[in-house]
Amino acid sequence: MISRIDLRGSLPDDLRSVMPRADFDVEAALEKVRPICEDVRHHGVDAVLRYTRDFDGVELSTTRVPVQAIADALEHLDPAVRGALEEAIRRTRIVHRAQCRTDVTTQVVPGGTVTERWVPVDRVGLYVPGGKAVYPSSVVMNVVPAQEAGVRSLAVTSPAQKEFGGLPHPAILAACALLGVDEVYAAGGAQSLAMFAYGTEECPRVDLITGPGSIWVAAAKRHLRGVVGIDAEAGPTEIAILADATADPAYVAADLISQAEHDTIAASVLVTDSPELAEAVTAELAGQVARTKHRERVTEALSGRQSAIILVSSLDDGLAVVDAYAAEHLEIHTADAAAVAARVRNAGAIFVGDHSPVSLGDYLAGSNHVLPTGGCACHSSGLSVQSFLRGIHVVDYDRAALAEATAMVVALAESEDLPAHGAALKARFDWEVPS
Ligand code: HSO
Ligand code: ZN
Repeated sequence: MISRIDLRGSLPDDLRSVMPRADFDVEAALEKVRPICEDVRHHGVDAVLRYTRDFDGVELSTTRVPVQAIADALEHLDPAVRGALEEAIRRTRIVHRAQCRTDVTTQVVPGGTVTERWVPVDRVGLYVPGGKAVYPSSVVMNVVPAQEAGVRSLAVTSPAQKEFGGLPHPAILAACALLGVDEVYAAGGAQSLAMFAYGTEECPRVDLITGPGSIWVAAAKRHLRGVVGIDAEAGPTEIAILADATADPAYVAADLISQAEHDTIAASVLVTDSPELAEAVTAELAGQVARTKHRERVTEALSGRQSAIILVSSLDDGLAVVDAYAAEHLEIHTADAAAVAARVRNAGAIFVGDHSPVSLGDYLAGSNHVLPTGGCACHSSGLSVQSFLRGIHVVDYDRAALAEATAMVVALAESEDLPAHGAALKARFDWEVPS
């Protein structure tokens, strides 16, 4: 069911072009999304409520979720889920607290310093999908780094659900309650992102939007970028596994299936130098897929063009392939997995050895599960405290230090034909260039 790509022998020069990847055409979705965003920009909450009626089939009179509904959702949360979410929050907090930055002052010259001051974004809007993907764990992964960064104002929006009386899914509300988030909106899709970006009568505009979502959400993010800060355009989930003959095929198959469970266009890719492992994993997949709950979705994901078993001649070639693929999640199942993992350059997150599956990272490792997809791991990182901070350079030179720099600034400014730049310094020294 899963296709094979045979890269034994020499690797092609443009490895990226032979990597399996889903069609995820954000540009095509933009056309539909643009008028929705413009409508919300001009008509505010009325437009958001109209789209909620048309797309979600729910007639609401306000987008704001009552604080009592958030508390009620926590009351009704299964105690085992509550305990696990609390532990997930605790572990995620530990890791993210350690990411906090301290201001650094550098003495550049005597009397001249530059301080990098880290300042949290004032107000953040978090999008949480509804529908078939209801992930309270994603609420944790977005809210915890924002809180640890010191973001003062944080709003969550999630689609209105008909079956829950027009409120967002109760599991999402319960996660908000556990995290102390009480500003929640019942709105989804492009209209809710436009609500965040432009603001409405009910929801003040935000400075930065984060959170996963469908292709419509990705398109709205692309359209609104610049009006508002955007974390990333999340694409479908991916797992790549680099494995050698020492790998356990049952673990490898289970982990490939775990991420295929997200979506019919989720990607599961095995890269191995062992044809025997490839065979064993194929056999395991057949057995395990037949027993898994979402077998139709998983089968479609595994047999799609975005999933494959890639055969290579050596572990070194395998590393070249996983770097070219730049997976959202990369597992290493080889002898001396930690040493192999240390050689990887491109991945959203790396999971080392038999006992660090992606599913652990999805919920409870302490790491963040909002990670770059679609090959973006070659230039971007996952969500972290840093995503919610701005580094502001504070320049502080005294008169002597400025005097010492003036001739050089004047020379550079003249060379760029910007003499007024030099004049700004000369004005401080009676229009003389200090020598
Ligand atoms: N694997 C997903 C996150 C997730 N998994 C949420 C389960 N729930 C993207 O990293
Ligand atoms: Zn997952």
